[in-house]
Amino acid sequence: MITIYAVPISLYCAKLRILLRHKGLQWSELSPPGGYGSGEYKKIIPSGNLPAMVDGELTLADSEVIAEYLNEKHPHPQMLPAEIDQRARARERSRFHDTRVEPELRKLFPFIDGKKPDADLIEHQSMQISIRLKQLSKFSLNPDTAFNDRLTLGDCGLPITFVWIDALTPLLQLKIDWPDSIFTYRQEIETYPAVAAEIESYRPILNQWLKSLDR
Ligand SMILES: N[C@@H](CCC(=O)N[C@@H](CS)C(=O)NCC(=O)O)C(=O)O
Repeated sequence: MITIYAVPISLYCAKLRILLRHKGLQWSELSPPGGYGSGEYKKIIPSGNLPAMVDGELTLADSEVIAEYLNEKHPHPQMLPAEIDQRARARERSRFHDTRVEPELRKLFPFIDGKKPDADLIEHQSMQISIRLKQLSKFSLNPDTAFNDRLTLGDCGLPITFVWIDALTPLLQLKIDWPDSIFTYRQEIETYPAVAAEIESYRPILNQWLKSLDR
């Protein structure tokens, strides 16, 4: 069986669980011994980050690398389109999430646990996230190239980042502009059972965690 090193609150672990659920794979989850980044965990996963996967002799870190591996090893249901340009689009969407959208959200993490954020910083980060959503709506969600009735590798990270934006909006008084096409895209991907199930399990964990922080 596949083993995943994960912690419940990790956004990228939730991203990976969407793929595992969609493919109907069995997996077991372990907490990284000593916590992620610990010396003990680095003996297993040298980079010390999450998620990581052990499948037989193979140990891998990085949600994207694990997703590509599992999609090749378990090709049904296939999560990359057959056409080369659409395949590239799905990968583009996934990388855009990991390298452009989520990192703007992550810049707010130091302010979640009570360090009072500067109003200018909140305004600035609200703008940066809104810009990324607008860019995503323009180049990655063209109806000809995205979502052709199939959940792809490019659609696993965004739903969880959207849940985070929802949760942080009232907490930090964010002002996010959601383009209509992103709103529609979000509704569409949330109809997939794997996405809906992960959100149903993840959202209460996130809300509970945010409540538990001493603010
Ligand atoms: N690009 C990475 C990002 C993963 C990531 O940021 N993981 C966080 C936990 S959600 C982490 O391990 N942070 C500690 C570190 O990177 O050392 C992926 O897709 O797996």
